[in-house]
Amino acid sequence: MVFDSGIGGTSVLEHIQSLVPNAEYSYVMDNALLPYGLQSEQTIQARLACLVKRAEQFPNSVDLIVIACNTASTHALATTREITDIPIVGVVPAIKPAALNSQNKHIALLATPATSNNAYTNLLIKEYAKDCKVDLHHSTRLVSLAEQLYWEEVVDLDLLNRELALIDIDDQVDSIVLGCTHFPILKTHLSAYYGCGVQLIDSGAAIAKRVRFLLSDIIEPVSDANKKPLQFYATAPTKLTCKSQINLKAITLNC
Ligand code: DGN
Repeated sequence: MVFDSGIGGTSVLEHIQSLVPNAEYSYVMDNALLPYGLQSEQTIQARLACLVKRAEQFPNSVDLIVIACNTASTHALATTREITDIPIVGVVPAIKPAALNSQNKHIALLATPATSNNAYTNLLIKEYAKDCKVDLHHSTRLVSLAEQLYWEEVVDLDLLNRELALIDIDDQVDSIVLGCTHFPILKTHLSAYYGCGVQLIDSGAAIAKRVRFLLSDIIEPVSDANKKPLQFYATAPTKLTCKSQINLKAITLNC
């Protein structure tokens, strides 16, 4: 099961599905409370507690939960692991690879307000980016623009460019951590804006490797004909336009 507040986690799911194609996947989005970046720590922890209880009741047992949301992982990974036996993989900002990659030893974190201003994120910076200057930036509008691009397959470029101009990345920064799983959905646009001198680094590929490792004993080979389609759940109705191939089911998290 892959979880996020919105469709951001699909950017991680894509990496996982390509590395572990034989698993059966469900994607759960808590869009009733989107954006998590503006929620309190208590609210996020309560929603995650409901999610794991719900996952434990799924008819086909859930072998692994990926919290494909940096905001939820940096606020609620420890408390969520305490209340379930289902193994949980969290997604947190890729500070370490970005610090290793940076030639200028100057990186930026672009995340939600809640991830950017968070004790766990600060620990990651202290631990893995000792020799780097790390600028913290946040944006909630980029989350909405990624949602728009995913569902409508177009994005308001004017709004996007105005938001990126406001974020104001320093000229010396050569690596930007995409510390929100929504942001890789905008990667083509972000790369065009920042140019080839800046690397955009997210956690998707590393998470997929971790999932493959954790599921290696469980997953059996499956023929294409027997592969189960992705089950896509949402906690609130959503305006479906172009994504009619997604069969969205309702799910409630009773907190
Ligand atoms: N996709 C989520 C993250 O990685 O932090 C957050 C999106 C949101 O709810 N603001």
